[in-house]
Amino acid sequence: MNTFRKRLLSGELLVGSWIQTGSPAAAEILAESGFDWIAADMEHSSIAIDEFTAIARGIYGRGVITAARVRENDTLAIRQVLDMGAECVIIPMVNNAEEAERAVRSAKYPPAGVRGFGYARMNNWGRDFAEYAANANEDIAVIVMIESKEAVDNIEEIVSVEGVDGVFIGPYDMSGSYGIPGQTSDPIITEACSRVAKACKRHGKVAGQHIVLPTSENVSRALSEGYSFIALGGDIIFVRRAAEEAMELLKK
Ligand code: 3PY
Ligand code: MG
Repeated sequence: MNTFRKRLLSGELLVGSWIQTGSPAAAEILAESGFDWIAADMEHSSIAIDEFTAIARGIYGRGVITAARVRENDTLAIRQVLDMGAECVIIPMVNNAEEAERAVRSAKYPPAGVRGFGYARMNNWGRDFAEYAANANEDIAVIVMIESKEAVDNIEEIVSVEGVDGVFIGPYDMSGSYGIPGQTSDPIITEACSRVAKACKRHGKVAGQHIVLPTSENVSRALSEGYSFIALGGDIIFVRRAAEEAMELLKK
């Protein structure tokens, strides 16, 4: 079967978006908007596992992959999203090879890792236990976030870790760690991002990034630099932009 992970590793351009509101309605709307994947953000939001599960149910059946950005590089946080709906896990703040190895181990069943076995939503509450257990390590995409100067400095060793399928740049944390929070198009940051993209290319790993405020310039730059796992905006951005546009109409 051509799973999301296989498509990702083949270099296919996979464009997603982001949910921070926790709204299953937002999940349904985004899942009908042409994205390949949608991530629930459990780091910068109040989304807990119940809301994540409701979001996964909203996405399910619409030909779109559910991803989760877990709250931190934590074994149980990763296990729960994989059990309840994620086929792609995005782990924030991975700064070195050891942290990348920990992320991979949390996402993989033994002997490759330490993910616990249990009946859960993703194995159809036990009905498909054997089939799911046999395929999960191959089918689940593990993406580590590169969002600090330390991670950029360690990028070669991070992308060398077996089981890391790709990286995902968080431009806001990245700019913060270089002392220029929010200045995501500063040459220091674009330079650091290029370093990350080149390291991915050298090591056959997928390069990704969150384009938090998409513009034609930053989207075409990301495509021309070879990023193939891209998140555009997110529910809060889309609501805010549309609200501002509506008020602009009124003013005009
Ligand atoms: C960042 O920009 O730091 C992010 O984590 C975006 O998702
Ligand atoms: Mg971040």
